[in-house]
Order: sequence, then C-alpha cells, then structure tokens
Amino acid sequence: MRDHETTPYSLPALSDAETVSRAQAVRDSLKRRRTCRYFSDAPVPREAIEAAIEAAGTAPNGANHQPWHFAVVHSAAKKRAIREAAEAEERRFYGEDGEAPKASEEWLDALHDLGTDAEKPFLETAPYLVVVFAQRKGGIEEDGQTQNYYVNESVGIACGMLIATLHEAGLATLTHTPSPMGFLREACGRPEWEKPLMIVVVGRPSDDATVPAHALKKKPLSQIASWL
Ligand code: IYR
Repeated sequence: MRDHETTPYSLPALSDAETVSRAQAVRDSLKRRRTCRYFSDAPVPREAIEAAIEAAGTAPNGANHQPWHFAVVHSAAKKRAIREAAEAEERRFYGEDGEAPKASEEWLDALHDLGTDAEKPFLETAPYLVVVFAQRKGGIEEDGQTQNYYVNESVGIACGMLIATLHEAGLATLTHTPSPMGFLREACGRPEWEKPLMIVVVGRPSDDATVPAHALKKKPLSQIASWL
C-alpha cells in the first residue's frame, strides 16, 4: 500500500462455531423478511428510522463519496402527493389509463403472480416513505460538481443495509419503484444531479396483511452459489 493516514482495525475474535451460529442466526432472521404491501397506519418511532439510515450510511461505496440521500416523507399531504403522482405513472405502466400499457406483455406476465396493479394505498397508509436518491455527482462536498463512482452499486448496498436494519427492528418494508420516478426529485426538493432510485415504504404490517405465495419460493444454495 502507498503511505496514507491509517487507524487500527479489529473485530471481536469469535470461535468458528460462534461464527457459524451467528451467520445462521442472521440468515434465519432475514429469511423472515418479506416485501409487504399491506401496512397499518400505526406509528413508528422516528429514532428507528434515523438509526436505520445511519446504518445504511456506513455502506461500502465508491471512493467514500457516500453518494446517497434519504428523503424521509412523513407528512400526510406529502405522502398523498407522492401516491397520486406514483399511481398516475403506474396507470400508464399497467395500461389502466385506457391506453396501451407502457410495460411489455412479458413484464406484465412476470408480475402476474405478485398481484400488483396501479393502486398504491400503502404510500399513504404507511407512516414513513424513505425516498432514496443516488447522487450522480457531488462527492463529499455535495456540490453537484465532482464525479462519483459506482453510484448504483453503492446506493444499492446502502438500501440493502437499510432494509435489513429495519427488518431487525421488527418493521415491515416495501421497495417500491414507480416507473418512471423522476417526479420524486421535485416532490422531495432534491437537486437535478440526484436520481431517485426507490421508495422504501416503512411501517407495521396491517392485521390482515398477506404476501404472494409466489415470492416465498427461493432458489436453493446449490443454485445461487458455486464453489471454485
Ligand atoms: N412498479 C410497478 C411494477 C412492478 C415491477 C416490478 I420488476 C416488481 O417486482 C413489482 C412491481 C409496481 O410497483 O406495481
């Protein structure tokens, strides 16, 4: 390594047995996470959202530019405005506006077993919408000038860490990606060099919440991993 300023780094020394059992415990907990589309309006403490965003903000990222912004939407009026704009886009996507769908037939087919349509009541019901923005430019100074690197990868990892933290806190989440979602930049007052990546809907599942059976089918380890 070239000479650079450093600080010591260590992790707790665990036995192999402890390492395995911790990994299995996290796996078992994350296996209980589901994408939830039915939310109650029960409140969620703001501190839990803050902590999850701080966790997301530790994600590995290009050149430590931390190219993300999390716009936390809580006001009923703002949630309603986002729902209305998102549903307008979704009606065009699904062809529920009387025109030909913008989504291909293949795409609509792929969504069939999830049961989704243009109705997005959860955007108003859930207590928090975390709108995640990827900063195409900006660096540490957030000046909109300097180049950022591996932006989608960095913000994607941060979203994973956000969702995992919220799940560990006992909260339900939904990654919602209205298509297109440029309207979110204006709704959240973000600059033009930021690209909305997804809305993470956060709350508690409603009492009658269900998830699509289709989404419970997960590929086995033997299919998703190879050992070389
Ligand atoms: N954004 C649309 C469609 C949609 C697309 C995919 I890929 C999904 O996994 C789920 C939905 C919607 O939210 O309905």
